[in-house]
Amino acid sequence: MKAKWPAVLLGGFVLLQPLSGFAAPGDWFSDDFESGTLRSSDSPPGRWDQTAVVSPNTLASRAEGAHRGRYGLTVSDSTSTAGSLASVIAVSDTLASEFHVRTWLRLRSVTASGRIILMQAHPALVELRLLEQGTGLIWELSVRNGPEPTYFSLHGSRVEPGRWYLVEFSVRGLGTTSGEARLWVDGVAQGSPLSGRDWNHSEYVFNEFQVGEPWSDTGTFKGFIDFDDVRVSAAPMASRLELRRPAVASSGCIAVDVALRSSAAAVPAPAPYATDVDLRVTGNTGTFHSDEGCKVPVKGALLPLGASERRVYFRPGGTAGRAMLEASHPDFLPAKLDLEVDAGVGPDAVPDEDGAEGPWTTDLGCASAPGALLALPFLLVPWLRRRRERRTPR
Ligand SMILES: [Ca+2]
Repeated sequence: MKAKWPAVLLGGFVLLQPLSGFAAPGDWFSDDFESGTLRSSDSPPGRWDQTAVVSPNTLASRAEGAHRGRYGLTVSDSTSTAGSLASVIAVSDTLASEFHVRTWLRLRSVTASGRIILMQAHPALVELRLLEQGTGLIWELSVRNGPEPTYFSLHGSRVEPGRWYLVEFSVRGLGTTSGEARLWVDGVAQGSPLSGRDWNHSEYVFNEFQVGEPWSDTGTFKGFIDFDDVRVSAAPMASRLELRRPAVASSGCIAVDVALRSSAAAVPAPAPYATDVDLRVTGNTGTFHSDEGCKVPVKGALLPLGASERRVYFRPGGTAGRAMLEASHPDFLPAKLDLEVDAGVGPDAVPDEDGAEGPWTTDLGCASAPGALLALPFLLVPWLRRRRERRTPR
């Protein structure tokens, strides 16, 4: 018998594009380096206004520097000279309240260690640096305070050459006495926020962004630095994927929301471009579909530009037990969702015949009650078991 459970929305709603408070993604600047060029005067035009290179150091859009796509930015530092080394510079509208920066970043073929600056936000002078500690390097985010040229820093985890990191920092409270800067690496907050900064001075604004190796006090670092998917925005940007079970019951197909989230706030963030998220299942079998009837199979979820969420449907194909759903995309941190797949929750599941209402009829409020929504699978499976047991003659 065909299941006839209605797709009930759990006394609330799921926001598909809650973009209030978010500017357009990467609205101040973005470069995926896929043009193969850097400067706006190049052909085809790149995204950067200027380059600053001190020979024999080099700066180029190269295949070796790609984290996603064909090209990334590669800086090569082959000198032991202090000062300016090699960087790209973007200039745009002044942001006087807050700004957010993210990039994929990798150190490669490092032959000599040393303290360097990787990014500078001008004229406020917020700097992402590498700091020598022991025999290695750690992340450092530095800001100034008041009119004095003194830096205050937070320190993060160790930086290992040869692997990519998603590095993000946010700066809020420009022009106030409650300035705050925060740093994340691979979505994990680093150190304590640099808060309570006195930025109530005219230089604490942002209109110029410099990436590469804009400066080194010691000059001792030698090696390559790769950057890809550099974006700067007036609002928090997407950094991680998320898989969630929405408050919907349907006929044998499990609704799953594929969402983009920012590190700065636990709320959805918009896709900076049409984002094709790959989906797979491990620990069990099953298929993904675009429709709640599980008729149209899909390999992934496509989030259009500006969208923060997309619903797909998972049809369990294996035995009862656990299934791990996984979402991945090269520009964002991956997500997993551990599902309890009950044999009764399948396309041939028996519909309710005695009028008893399922657990989803409980008013759990809006989707802003995450605890209630997370509890849904745990309510649903035991309830289905009880219903089957009641129907099964003993
Ligand atoms: Ca790229």
